[in-house]
Amino acid sequence: MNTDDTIAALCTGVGGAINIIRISGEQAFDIGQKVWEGSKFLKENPRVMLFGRVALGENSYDQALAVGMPNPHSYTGEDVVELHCHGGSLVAGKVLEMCVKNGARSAEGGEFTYRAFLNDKMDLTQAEAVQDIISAHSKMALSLAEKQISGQLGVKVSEIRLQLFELLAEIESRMDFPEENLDWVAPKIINEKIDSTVEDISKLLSSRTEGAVLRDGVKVVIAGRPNAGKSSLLNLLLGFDRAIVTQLAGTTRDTLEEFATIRNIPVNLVDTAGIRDADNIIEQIGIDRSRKSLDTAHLIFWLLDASSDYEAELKEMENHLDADAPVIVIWNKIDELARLNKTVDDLPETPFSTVKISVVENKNIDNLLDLFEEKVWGYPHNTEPDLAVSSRHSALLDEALVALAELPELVSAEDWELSAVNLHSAVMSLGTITGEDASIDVLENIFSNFCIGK
Ligand SMILES: Nc1nc2c(ncn2[C@@H]2O[C@H](COP(=O)(O)OP(=O)(O)OP(=O)(O)O)[C@@H](O)[C@H]2O)c(=O)[nH]1
Ligand SMILES: [Mg+2]
Repeated sequence: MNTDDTIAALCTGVGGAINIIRISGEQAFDIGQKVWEGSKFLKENPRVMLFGRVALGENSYDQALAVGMPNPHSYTGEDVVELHCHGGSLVAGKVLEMCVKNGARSAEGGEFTYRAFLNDKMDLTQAEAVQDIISAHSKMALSLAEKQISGQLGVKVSEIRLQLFELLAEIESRMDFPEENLDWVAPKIINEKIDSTVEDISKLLSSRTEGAVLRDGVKVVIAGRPNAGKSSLLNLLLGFDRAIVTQLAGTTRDTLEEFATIRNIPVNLVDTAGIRDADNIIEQIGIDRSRKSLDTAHLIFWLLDASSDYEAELKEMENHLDADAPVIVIWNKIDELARLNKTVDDLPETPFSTVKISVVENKNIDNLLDLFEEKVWGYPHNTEPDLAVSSRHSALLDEALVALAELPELVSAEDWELSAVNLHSAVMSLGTITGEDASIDVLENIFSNFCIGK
């Protein structure tokens, strides 16, 4: 990405009442002033919203507000002008076209944030948090992204990197001045410091589950025999009637996906066709899809009908639950037990974590959700995490740990050259997280995933 020209892009989503076009770069004020005009000049009235009009082409104008933010006090750290015009893709397109006609280049995805990063407005973890905020699907994910954008994760990683950097300096000076008996830090002390750094990194890595769950969400597949109440449970969890429910076995023919936030966890809920030996082709295709969904699930809700033939229910379950994902077995329709002269204690045990519920009577749904949370986080989870690393961060932290694993032995053997190589590699891995040591490829890869206008 070229960084010394002036870029422009629509920063708001199409379909809103207002469009904001942002211009950033050395020419921002010139271009902004050519596209927008008012009774005052942008450059002479920085950081003030001014009323005027934008040119949409020859002799065609629209009312618009404009604000100029001279560098370095802007999002990108460059001169920035923002034009706030009426909504509609036509107006936005015209204004953008005028900006380009007057010398701006259409910005690529993430280019404004990339410039903010290059101008030290934020480190790489903060830049990534900008995108996390945009795509946050739950309150907890948003709050985590807010903490990351404030720099908490970047500061923590930088602190660890600095500790390693100091050790590297110590080791390099031993290599540079081997003859001079300077006041060297003893290998034992160096190793103690490495141990404590490894502990810090491991602590950060322990948040990888939170990071993955809150950023990417979990795919929960609801499966079971026909009529077990799968679609009823989907509707209950969603809070609205998404799937058709009837007393006929084989109602759901296709897999059906819907997004929900359950206990603050972003969830992709998948309702499936009831699994049985079907005698018609449509149902059979649906059942094949159900099986495929099970293979890609993060978590499986397997429903058993407590008012049905237990043996058949359990047999079907055993036939399908060789998937890798954890399973919660749900005995549904316990409200029917009294009519059948049974109690919940008569329901056979299963080899999985099991809850007994009634969707129709909304009974024990909290037990199901408690178990769901426990399966997702791996333990009861009541507090909101302060930090949670993304998969990119955790891969780099893993790399750093690998480099550090061999160090104590090398340091004890006073093999300073190899020690330096390993330390340097760990420093680079951490610096790639914050961006200090990130290569252009890494940066372009990260920012190319951003949306245009950010
Ligand atoms: N008594 C009782 N009936 C229930 C309960 N949950 C669902 N049902 C009923 O069971 C029938 C089947 O429910 P569905 O949700 O369509 O079941 P399904 O598992 O999606 O069925 P298929 O799509 O055919 O695989 C409907 O008549 C529901 O009203 C429950 O907790 N108790
Ligand atoms: Mg169904």
